[in-house]
Amino acid sequence: MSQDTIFGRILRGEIPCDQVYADEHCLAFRDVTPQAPVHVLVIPREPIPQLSEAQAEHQNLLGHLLLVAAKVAKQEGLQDFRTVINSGADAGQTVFHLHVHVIGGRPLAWPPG
Ligand code: IU
Repeated sequence: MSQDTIFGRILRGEIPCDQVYADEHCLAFRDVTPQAPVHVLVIPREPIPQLSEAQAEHQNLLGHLLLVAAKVAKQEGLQDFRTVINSGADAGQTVFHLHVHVIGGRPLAWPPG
């Protein structure tokens, strides 16, 4: 069992979020510190701490998260967008509940820092 995080509290409705999509497997909501005009996080309801800890049993769920990311981008009116999954502190992960960033609405530089 992974440690609870603020995303667990959001999933349980204990703290509010600006929700843009939800289904039985995941929730998507606006990042509180957006890095672009559109910045949404797609999180699984199952609290996988980080991508490096995902198992073969999560294959369908991980695919679903990416399809939802694309759906959310379309819903937000984005043709071009970036998805990011930070796995581990050195990669920039700060909340240890796996999440897919969906970022767009401005030209994005590459590579990231
Ligand atoms: P990261 O990949 O773990 O660094 O992303 C965590 C994101 O969660 C980051 O962009 C935060 O702005 C965002 N976030 C949030 O939307 N709501 C919160 O209450 C907290 C973090 I804490």
